[in-house]
Amino acid sequence: MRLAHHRVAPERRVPDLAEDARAGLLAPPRSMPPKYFYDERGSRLFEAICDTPEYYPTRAEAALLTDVSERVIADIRPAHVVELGSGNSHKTRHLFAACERLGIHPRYWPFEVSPQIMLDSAAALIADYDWLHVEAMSGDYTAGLGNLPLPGDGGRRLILFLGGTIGNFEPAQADAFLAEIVSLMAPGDALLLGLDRVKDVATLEAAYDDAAGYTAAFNKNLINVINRELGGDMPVAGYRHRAVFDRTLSRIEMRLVAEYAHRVRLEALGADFEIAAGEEILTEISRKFSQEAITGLLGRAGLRQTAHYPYGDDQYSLVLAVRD
Ligand code: AVJ
Repeated sequence: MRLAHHRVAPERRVPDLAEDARAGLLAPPRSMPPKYFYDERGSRLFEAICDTPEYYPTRAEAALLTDVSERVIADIRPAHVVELGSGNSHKTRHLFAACERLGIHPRYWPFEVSPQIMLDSAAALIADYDWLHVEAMSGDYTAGLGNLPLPGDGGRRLILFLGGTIGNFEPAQADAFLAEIVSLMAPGDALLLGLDRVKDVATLEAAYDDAAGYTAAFNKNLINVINRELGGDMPVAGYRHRAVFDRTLSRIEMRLVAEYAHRVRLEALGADFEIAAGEEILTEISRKFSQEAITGLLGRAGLRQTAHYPYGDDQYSLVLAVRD
């Protein structure tokens, strides 16, 4: 078997949906963490978002990986490729194609909260690459990286954190998460990080409010998750999707806006709340990085940038950094 599945135990307790809902929904300012978007339906909706004309990050990153994968693999010569939040591993295929051309055969360690998509994708990957071994790891990376079953064989690690997902973290959380990544790295190991860049508001807001409505459906799917998991009665039709770019914080904010005043019952919490017409629930932040912000992020993590691959007119960036 060239495909193994490891369930990664949380390193520390993280709040569960009930606790996050109690802390975030019952009173304003209301917010929920974005990780609850990704149930089966939400994961499929995210894939649909990636195919919309407005959502440029996925295409930008895929184009960059097409161009630079061979350079990255030849440069790092990894024994292990570890991917945090691997999703369907679509973009990662460019790296494996480069590995194949170069005759460099790393093991692949995808880490993903949604195991089904990961395992389906891994099965397709091993069918395409006869040298590839996949050690699929399912779990929640916000609960820590210390329990990943990575081998201590001294083989060089290339860690991937793609898609601009670092932007989902508040600045202090992003620093803490990068520090955890660095603790997986020995000298010579590398991180390939995808970051979305600051740009005009219209492009940014359109990317989070596509005309076909997939992002709206993705955002509103959170209501289905809450209703299903917490015995809730939030009216899906009682909310609309809103995406705004906050220039000061340099981030897109996705919100669910109540269309009319209503009361919500959350049976599993034994609690109710009232929400007024026009009141908002913050469901996701997606930070957009300037050059200075990227430099600061890597510097604070103690990483040295060895290559910066910008897409187009600095629309999106892949950054390769090493631990010295
Ligand atoms: C997967 C977190 C990178 O922030 O752009 C896409 C998620 N949300 N459209 C992002 C998302 C709405 C995406 N990340």
